[in-house]
Amino acid sequence: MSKEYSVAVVGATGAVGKTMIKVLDERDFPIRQIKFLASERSEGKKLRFKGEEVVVQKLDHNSFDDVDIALFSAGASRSLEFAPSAAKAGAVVIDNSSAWRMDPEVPLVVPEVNPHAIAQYKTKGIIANPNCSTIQMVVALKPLYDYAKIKRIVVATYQAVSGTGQKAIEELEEEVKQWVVKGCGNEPGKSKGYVGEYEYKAYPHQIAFNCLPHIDVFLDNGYTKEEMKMVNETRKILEDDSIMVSATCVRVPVFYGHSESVNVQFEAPIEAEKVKELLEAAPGVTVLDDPANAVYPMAIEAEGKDDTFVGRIRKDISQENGIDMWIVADNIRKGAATNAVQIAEKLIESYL
Ligand code: NAP
Ligand code: 3JM
Repeated sequence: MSKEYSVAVVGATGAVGKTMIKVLDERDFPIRQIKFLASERSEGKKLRFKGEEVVVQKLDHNSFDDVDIALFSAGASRSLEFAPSAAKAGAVVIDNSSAWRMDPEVPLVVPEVNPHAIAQYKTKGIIANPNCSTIQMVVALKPLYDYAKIKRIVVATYQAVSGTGQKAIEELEEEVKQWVVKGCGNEPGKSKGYVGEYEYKAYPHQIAFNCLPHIDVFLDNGYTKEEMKMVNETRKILEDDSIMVSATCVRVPVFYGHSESVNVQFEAPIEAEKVKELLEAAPGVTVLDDPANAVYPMAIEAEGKDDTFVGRIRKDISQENGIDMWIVADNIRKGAATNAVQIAEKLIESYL
């Protein structure tokens, strides 16, 4: 019989954790025992896995005895605090937060792009899952990088509220209900902090019918931390610190699916047709590019899927060796849960 593993899902009650549980089931990950961990708020709650009810336990430093693989998605501070205990107990941690991504002793992995990096997990017992916006961009850019090398990327993101977690999904729903059903949109400048009777909490402004150029905290260089994640993680995953990246990350009133407008300057010439050909053959990519028939990737169609969708592929008329494209993926699936489970699959295939 093939080997089966003891798996813990940390943050099992959250937007990412719940999807991890679904993806483990869908992909038939070989599981001997599963453990769901969350905060004390969720202790005793029951979640289903393969038709069985599993009781959620409170995360603590002793949660990882007899765990082979621990999938973390409970926020960066929990990862910083508990991943070392999990690794010490013998589990391999696959961490979804930003806590360990830039640690030079921790591999940062997208299975279609740099699966070889997983080997480095042995140093700390931790593998980092990149930021959602970075994952979908590098899945699409890797085959192009290999063909023509990339000098510079300018990206603007249109990110779904599910990236902020369960409470932000509810916030957008609530604001839309207040605005549309109760007919109580606020006049600008009035009732700051509220949409109708709903006091918003997940974002500093109303997100319904709005765009916020603000994801994660602002840094001294004028970029946000989310934007700098895209810069640093792209270089680490593509193993090329010479790539220049400038990102603007924007939260939009979409539930699931991040979209990105990506402008790339290549080192060598590359035609739009060649880009299409390379992406059509690339693992994890679906090209949707027939503008004459209004075919291009859209968040609502990427929702629930694991591929990264690319369209609007065209030559940049403003520079040599430039290409523009539009990249979309489900941020909770390929951007988080699916990528983490794919890492776990590679891990057991070659190392455990
Ligand atoms: P969420 O819906 O707010 O869920 C948070 C989860 O963390 C819940 O299960 C929550 O448990 C748990 N948690 C919170 N405080 C805890 C504590 N003190 N001890 C144990 N568990 C605790 O958020 P989410 O969207 O699932 O995201 C979770 C994390 O995943 C994020 O903070 C981020 O680090 C990472 N993430 C990564 C990506 C990516 O791009 N790869 C994308 C999204 C999120 P309770 O239900 O008990 O509160
Ligand atoms: C996506 O606890 C935190 O600060 C987590 C914030 C967070 C992150 C992060 O920085 O880990 C929310 C949503 C991410 C991420 O993927 O980087």
